[in-house]
Amino acid sequence: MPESHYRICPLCEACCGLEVKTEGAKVISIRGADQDVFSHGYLCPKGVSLKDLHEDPDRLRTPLIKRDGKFVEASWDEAFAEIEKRLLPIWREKGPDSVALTIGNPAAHKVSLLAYTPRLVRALGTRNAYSASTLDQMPKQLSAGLMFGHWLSIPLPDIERCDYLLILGGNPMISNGSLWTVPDYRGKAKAMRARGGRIVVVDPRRSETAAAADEHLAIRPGGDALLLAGIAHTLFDENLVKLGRLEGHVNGLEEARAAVLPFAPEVTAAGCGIPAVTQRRIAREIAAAPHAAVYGRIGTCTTRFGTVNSWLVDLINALTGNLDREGGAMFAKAAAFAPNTQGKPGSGKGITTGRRRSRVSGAPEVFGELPITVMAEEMETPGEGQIKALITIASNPVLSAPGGPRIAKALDSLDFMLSMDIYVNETSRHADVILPGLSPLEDLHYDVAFPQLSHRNHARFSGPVFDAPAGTPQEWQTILRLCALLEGRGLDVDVAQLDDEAIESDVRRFAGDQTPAVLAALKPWRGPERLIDLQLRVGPYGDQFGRKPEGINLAKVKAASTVEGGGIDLGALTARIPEILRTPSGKIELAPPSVLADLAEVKTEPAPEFSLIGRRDTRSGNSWMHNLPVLAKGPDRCTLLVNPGDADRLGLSEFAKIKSAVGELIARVERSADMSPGVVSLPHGWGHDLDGVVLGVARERPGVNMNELLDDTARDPLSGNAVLSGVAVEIAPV
Ligand SMILES: Nc1nc2c(c(=O)[nH]1)N[C@H]1C(S)=C(S)[C@@H](COP(=O)(O)OP(=O)(O)OC[C@H]3O[C@@H](n4cnc5c(=O)[nH]c(N)nc54)[C@H](O)[C@@H]3O)O[C@H]1N2
Ligand SMILES: Nc1nc2c(c(=O)[nH]1)N[C@H]1C(S)=C(S)[C@@H](COP(=O)(O)OP(=O)(O)OC[C@H]3O[C@@H](n4cnc5c(=O)[nH]c(N)nc54)[C@H](O)[C@@H]3O)O[C@H]1N2
Ligand code: SF4
Ligand SMILES: [Mo]
Repeated sequence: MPESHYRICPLCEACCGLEVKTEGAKVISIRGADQDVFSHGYLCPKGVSLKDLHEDPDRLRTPLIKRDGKFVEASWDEAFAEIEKRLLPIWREKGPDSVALTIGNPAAHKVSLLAYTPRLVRALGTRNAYSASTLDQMPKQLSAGLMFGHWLSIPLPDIERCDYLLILGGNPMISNGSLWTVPDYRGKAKAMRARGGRIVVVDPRRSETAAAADEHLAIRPGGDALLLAGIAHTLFDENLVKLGRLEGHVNGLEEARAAVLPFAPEVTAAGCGIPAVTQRRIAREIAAAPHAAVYGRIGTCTTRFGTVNSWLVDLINALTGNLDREGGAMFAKAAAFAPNTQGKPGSGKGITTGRRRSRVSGAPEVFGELPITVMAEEMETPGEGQIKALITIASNPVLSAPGGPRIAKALDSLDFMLSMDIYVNETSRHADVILPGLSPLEDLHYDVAFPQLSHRNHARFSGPVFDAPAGTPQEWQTILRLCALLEGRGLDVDVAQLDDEAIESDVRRFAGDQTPAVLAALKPWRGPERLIDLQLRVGPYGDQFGRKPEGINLAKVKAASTVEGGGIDLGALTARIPEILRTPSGKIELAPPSVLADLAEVKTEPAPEFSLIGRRDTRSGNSWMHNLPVLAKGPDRCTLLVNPGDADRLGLSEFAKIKSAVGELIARVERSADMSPGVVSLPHGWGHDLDGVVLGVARERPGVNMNELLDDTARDPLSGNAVLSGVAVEIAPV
């Protein structure tokens, strides 16, 4: 008899609820769960690929230890013994900074990793903590922290009530949304336009999202700060500033006005490629719309002025009265794990950066991390604090970060490397020990991060579809064992006891002498489930351990999270200012001094002959899903998109050579009228033909690694985020 299971997809930020049909140990089908209160049956081809991922023969099921340059299978005890023998002496003798840690994108989608890695970072005590955040959204987190007081208070479009949406550097038709959990963007955008709404997309390429919008503005790569400052200038210049409900809740309005004063559209037009009349019209349209939202994503973050861009987006939202208003850019209120629902509402400590600096380049720490683009130099450069060992957790920097070949070489120079990963891939092939995680279908799921970024509030949980193979730990258990090793407790530890200790220390922090009572109330849960129950119960919708009996807890969320129930809907977004603010002033800081100082650096740059930008494909997930047959089939996707006029002028045929200041690649040419002249596009996450990579399907069509063309010293100086777009290249026929 086939059985139906409810499972939330962990493969992108849309967090779709799926119905997984199984018979015995086989997956028969995967489809969208129609009753899901949040995703209503939506799924993309990646959701279906969970079957292939589960069955992938290359997916690791046992630990590997490298012996004489070759990986051999090992038991979990052998693997931990190897880690104790080789990692601990380095850490003890060379100091905590000698061991670095890098955390990758899939960790954001796993409670087992996201809720437990902070413990490992603390146990290591290293300043060398890195993550994909500095390849991605750190600028937005920094601007949110500076403006609203917390790194995770990020406004997002309330699309279901919005009349005017300006999207810059995001392609949710393909990415399914980012820092904006919005399953079925396509359907929601269509509905918005059907009720008379207008969508304008700013992108150097006529992306799929631009093609489905009312208007596409083909900006020069890297031109967003000029365009956004031109729009903000116009709002002041034409007396369109209307704070509305935010009146009395902002600081720095006059400083913001003065800062954008030099950026009249007539001045910025040449540098961003958007005519002054258009910039002024867009400003007026945003100001006039009943409900408007401005949203900027990857294309605005992964540039030299990522933080300035991210700030300007929310400045415009605020100036037009659209911040924190229905149909504008609003804040989610997550049921659990949301720091902006905890502590005293209305004001707080705000954020600080630069509490320490990287040893070689002096890059400031931001949100507890250093830029991932300094990791290689910290390995290469001798001296006190040099990185000698590395732990990677769901992270593939050899493909996903600029300067992959340099990183690969630096990894080979380490004394020890541990990868928590599910494949032997471009990065983990360098490891001495690999500890695998479970297939998503063997793991429970509760989203820690994305309900904080969702277009509607919800609480959903899914249990494992299949039992984990006997003896295979869940990843949170692996992390607790690693912490115990660092605490000197050796190999022979009781993981259940480690779990009890971990939760007790969490509870004690807020419950004080009520700790035993709270712990008793959290029975019968263990592991992440106990954490989730705790967080749900003390959260904004929680039962407060019985003080609000109608409130939610894990048992209630579980009971509702079935194929038929689809989770708990917690309603449309509601206004949260001033309650959400954690700035010391208790106001929205419209003019953070560090950002204004960087805005003053924005100027018109001469255009290179060609600018390289990235792109994402429906059937990719960054660097690691190319081994799944259902996604790998079809046309070659790692192609260089070139405007047909440019291709003719250069005489390009099948292949082209792409040369940057730091590297050179040959890629297949695909002519595309969607590309602006002078702009070419390559996707990231390819280049699977490196020695030692065990990805049978991906190796058949490995593609090339576009990050070999990117300069790892190019960063947004405020957030440390890497520059991944708008890179000058030369193109030549092959
Ligand atoms: N040029 C360019 N480069 C980019 C980008 C771009 O737009 N352009 N985008 C950047 C962005 S936004 C991001 S987020 C980064 C992503 O870069 P990374 O953070 O490196 O993430 P992935 O490339 O997704 O690689 C994920 C790794 O996790 C492993 N993995 C998958 N599932 C699990 C699991 O359940 N457990 C464990 N332990 N491991 C698992 C995979 O095998 C793989 O090694 O790439 C960045 N790189
Ligand atoms: N299918 C699929 N979905 C994914 C991923 C994936 O790899 N594949 N990755 C996931 C991850 S980790 C993330 S972070 C999200 C990212 O989600 P999105 O931010 O939607 O990412 P992209 O699809 O890369 O869209 C970025 C857009 O910015 C444009 N762009 C490039 N340079 C500039 C510029 O200078 N200015 C402007 N205005 N635009 C520019 C690009 O042409 C592109 O269309 O997607 C997630 N979803
Ligand atoms: S859109 Fe994202 S969450 Fe939904 S099925 Fe596709 S990969 Fe999974
Ligand atoms: Mo990302």
